[in-house]
Amino acid sequence: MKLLYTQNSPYARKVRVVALEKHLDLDLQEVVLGAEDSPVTQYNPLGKIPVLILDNDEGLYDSRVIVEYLDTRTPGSRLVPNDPRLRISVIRWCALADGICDATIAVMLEQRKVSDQQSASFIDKQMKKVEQGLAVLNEDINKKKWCVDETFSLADIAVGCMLGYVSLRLADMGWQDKYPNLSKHYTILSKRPSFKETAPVAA
Ligand SMILES: N[C@@H](CCC(=O)N[C@@H](CS)C(=O)NCC(=O)O)C(=O)O
Repeated sequence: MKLLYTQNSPYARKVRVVALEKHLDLDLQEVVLGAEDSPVTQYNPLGKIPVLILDNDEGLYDSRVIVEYLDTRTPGSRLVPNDPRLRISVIRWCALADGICDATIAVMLEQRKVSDQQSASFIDKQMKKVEQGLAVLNEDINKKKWCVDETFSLADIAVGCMLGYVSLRLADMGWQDKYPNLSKHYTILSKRPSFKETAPVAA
């Protein structure tokens, strides 16, 4: 299995962390998004990474589909529980974490425009999603060791990858002071080898 990815994509990081946690070998191919010779659109018509290319040359996307696929590849403990109630809880945490990543990317892309083409109200709207999302997650995690059912799951992975990305792209917002429960959780997650090996790199 080959993964098309970029180093700092939080969605691709989620896939890489899942593979490491499950001891699954992935052949990693770093791509440049939008490059003429990028293989991404050949496998994903949306032109987005991550894409997992299976041994039969079929492409799987997006990260939510890929992590579920990888989770079913090994016997034993699951990162997305089979129990329907727990499963919904885990994928809801993931939806919120991914949504915060979406809003963070929207802010970054807007801020990369020349200044007279940037919309302050658009940036405010996206930042509100980031702040509201972090506030809810901070409240939900409160004194729990892990996000759902006192068990390490995909919810923890998605939240950790999102916090790594927010730290990278919105370094000035000081989320660690505003959301101390999340900050504590992030410190614990960051010590895992799977997180250390996939840490984003400041560009
Ligand atoms: N929901 C998708 C989001 C993927 C995504 O937005 N990836 C970004 C990189 S972080 C991308 O490929 N952007 C290029 C584009 O939108 O054309 C997933 O979870 O895989």
